[in-house]
Amino acid sequence: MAVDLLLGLQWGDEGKGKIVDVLTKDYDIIARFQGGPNAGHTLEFDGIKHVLRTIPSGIFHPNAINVIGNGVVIDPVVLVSELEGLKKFEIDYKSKLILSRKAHLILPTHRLLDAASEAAKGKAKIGSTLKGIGPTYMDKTGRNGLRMGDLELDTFEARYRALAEKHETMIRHYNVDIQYNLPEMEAEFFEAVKVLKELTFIDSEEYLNKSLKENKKILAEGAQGSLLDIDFGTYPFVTSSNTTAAGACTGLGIGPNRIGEVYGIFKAYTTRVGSGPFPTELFDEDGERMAKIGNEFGAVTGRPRRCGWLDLVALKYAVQVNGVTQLMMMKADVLSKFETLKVCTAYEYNGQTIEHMPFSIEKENVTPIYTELKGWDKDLTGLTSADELPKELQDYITFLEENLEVPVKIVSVGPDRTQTIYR
Ligand code: 2SA
Ligand code: MG
Repeated sequence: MAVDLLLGLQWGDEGKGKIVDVLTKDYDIIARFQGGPNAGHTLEFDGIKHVLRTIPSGIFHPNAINVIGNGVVIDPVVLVSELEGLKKFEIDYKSKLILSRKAHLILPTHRLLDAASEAAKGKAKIGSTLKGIGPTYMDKTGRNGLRMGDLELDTFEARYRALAEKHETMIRHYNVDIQYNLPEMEAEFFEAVKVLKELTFIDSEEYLNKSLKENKKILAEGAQGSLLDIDFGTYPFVTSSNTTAAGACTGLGIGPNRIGEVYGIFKAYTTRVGSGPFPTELFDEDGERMAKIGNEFGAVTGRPRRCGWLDLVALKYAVQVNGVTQLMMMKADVLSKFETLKVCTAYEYNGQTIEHMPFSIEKENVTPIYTELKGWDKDLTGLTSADELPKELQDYITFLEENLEVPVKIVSVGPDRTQTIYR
């Protein structure tokens, strides 16, 4: 048996939560492998809308086991509030959710360091969600971090104290004006830790590899998107983990030969939240319409998302870096009633026409070159089968498939589980 991957191909918010929820019925285990509570995975079913942050999107299905892998960074406070939020659905999370001992902990001072670092950057700020992601991964690679497994040891409090004190010195060094009440944040942290200790901690790499031998089917759920990858994204405007396919191997302890399908998920247009370059960004009525109809606001921070046309140069790059085997196109319904649709098929880069992703896609280097396609008039939200899709949408999809050389297997026509068309 193999591990299938589901990855965002743009700057996040492609609709990963919805698709994992739709696919979960075919899998025994859903595993998160990177990122942390900066993610906001939105699921809609039976008239309910729910946002998950750290917990894998398989939690609502009756049988799936949900694993938070070693590559994830966990904030106990956020995770406990997510568990609270699940109570009204009567979900038995104690038996359905398991945590890797090797996952790193986000401390309250990591959140403060995030805030201080962003404040010190001024105009050059990353647009972080300020959940402590960057500082936690820095402590991980700097070999100072604390892990879930450390919570089981008697030495935890002393080690916590030493690291937090070091952070406090660093925060003072930033010399910026951020307001906080650390004793209150720490009390909340230790309360949350108590609740987490009632959950199951495991050596998740052992569990997952054993499950594969037992023919269990595993789906690895990515967070954020490929263009936010620490290596391949629009650095430094990226997150601090590998959001691309390789991140699933290191973030779960799975060999590359165990990877099966790589599902690449993208919006029919493009969005970005936070700072950083975005060549096809729109500042006109078309962009406003995408934002409004697509309800483009950050699921965690509520920030408005920037909107623009589909960028095939960037998408081709993401397909390549991830080894995508199947594509899923989300939010096709949002593009209904646009007379003309534009797709960026090349960049003018320092006076040359190029079709690959260059070192920098800052405005001063890159101008998008567009191909225009005809839009469709039909409302898609009630459609249930591929042959009902309007001809112009079929043409749009065929155009993408020809350029990307990978089939589009799913077209999403609305946020609900049921608004999913298979091709
Ligand atoms: P961070 O928080 O330090 O990892 O932020 C670094 C950059 O990564 C972006 N980022 C995201 N982009 C899209 N969606 C994300 N999750 C939330 C959502 C975001 C929200 O699902 O809507 O609610 O605002 C996410 N997480 C991180 C971030 O904007 C920075 O550009
Ligand atoms: Mg999101």
